[in-house]
Amino acid sequence: MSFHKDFLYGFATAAAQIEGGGITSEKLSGRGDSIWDEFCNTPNKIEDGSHVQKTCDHLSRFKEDVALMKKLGANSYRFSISWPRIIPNGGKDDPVNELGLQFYDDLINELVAVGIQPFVTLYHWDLPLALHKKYKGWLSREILDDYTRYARVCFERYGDRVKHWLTFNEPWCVAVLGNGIGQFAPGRTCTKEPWIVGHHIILAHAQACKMYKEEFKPTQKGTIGITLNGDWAEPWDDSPENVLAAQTKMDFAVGWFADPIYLGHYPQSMIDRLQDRLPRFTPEEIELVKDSSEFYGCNTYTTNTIKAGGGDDFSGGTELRFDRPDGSLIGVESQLAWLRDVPWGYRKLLNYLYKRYKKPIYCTENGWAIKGESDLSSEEAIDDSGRVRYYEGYLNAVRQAILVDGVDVRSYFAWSFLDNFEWNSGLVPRFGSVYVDFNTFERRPKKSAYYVTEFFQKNILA
Ligand code: PNW
Repeated sequence: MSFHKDFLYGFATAAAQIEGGGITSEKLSGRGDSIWDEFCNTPNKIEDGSHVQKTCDHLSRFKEDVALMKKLGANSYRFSISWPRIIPNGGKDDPVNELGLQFYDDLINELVAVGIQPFVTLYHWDLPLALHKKYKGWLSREILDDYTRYARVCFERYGDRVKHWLTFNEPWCVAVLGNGIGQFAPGRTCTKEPWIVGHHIILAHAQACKMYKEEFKPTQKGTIGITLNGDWAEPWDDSPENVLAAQTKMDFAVGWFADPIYLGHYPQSMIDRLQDRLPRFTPEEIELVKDSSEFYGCNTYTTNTIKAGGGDDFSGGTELRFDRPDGSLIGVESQLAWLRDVPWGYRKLLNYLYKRYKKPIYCTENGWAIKGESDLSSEEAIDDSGRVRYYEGYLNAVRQAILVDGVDVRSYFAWSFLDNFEWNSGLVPRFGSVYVDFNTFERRPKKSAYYVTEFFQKNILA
């Protein structure tokens, strides 16, 4: 066993989290508002009151950013295209924004020129606000054709240079955090709508894949898939009910999307629990959905111990914990309550995904926010040994999954390249391997930036 000969490694970002350089440049750029602009304009939604309009100014500093990635030695870069930057009102008959199209053209050209492969996400949560106002976004089936046209514009314009496409980033977050718990834009709270949102995302994903494979892949020769979030669920103890609960948690987090896409049906545990709230696929739809994704895109950050009972529908009625029966905790704390450092869970997860879905795996996100990092000076923050320790554990877990277990992993992207806008948590959690001063936009690579790239240089050459 060895690393895939074309193994891709580097860092990941998303448009809404890094592009904005302030209200003036965003207005001049011609970008339409996304649901995150409105969410940021609503009091008390973003913990520190920060705004997607002003994040890292990647829009004007992309050349410097690409040069830094090159210097670090990455061979690929995962980023997302902002739908409202390209089609401000989002709809299939709405005009495109040439300035926005040009921006990604320039970025992609810059990457290709220095030998960094672009790995592109079409939808990383910044839905054009106009589509939310028109028909509530993913709640409406009308969105399928609007999304497919947006995808077409991207394939036509960039597909000659982009060979790796992701239709969606983490639909679970869109459905549950955006439309169930309301922590993310559009901030809806409901126990019925998330399942409809998820269903429409699966169909939109499948429709875009079909179009790509039929109309673009024959000449462009790229690959297309979806990326899902999913953390390993370890039974709290070996009692049968907790073992079953851990599987149910995997079903509700990963299987919700992956089972239809790779296996052709929703998990039985979801059908049993949700009954009429879970939409059903028609035979024609499932034919479209099954085998739509050419690989498994894996975003993962942590592991939970799982106990039966408690929880809500979104966890399949299971309780997410970090402790063991003896009272010990499975990982140290980060800046975020849901995230602890549990490297052994990563190896188990990769094995589970490969065995169940039998597809090559692209690791598209994995990363760490050090507790209290925002309180440090830049000098202190770049000495990020806590993040190096996290990557050391997780990268060795990937290495063992590949070399010992034979899992077909083809990429690894650390989240994130830059400290950035962490959604409702604003600019406080710092996930970057590159420090960003949010007043001057100055960048400074942290220790972990070198650690991650050197790890792959060593292992791929080995
Ligand atoms: C992912 N959770 O989001 C996203 O793809 C990134 O945009 C984000 O910055 C990164 O992970 C770090 O959070 C998640 O609550 C957000 O479990 C929340 C959760 C998981 C992933």
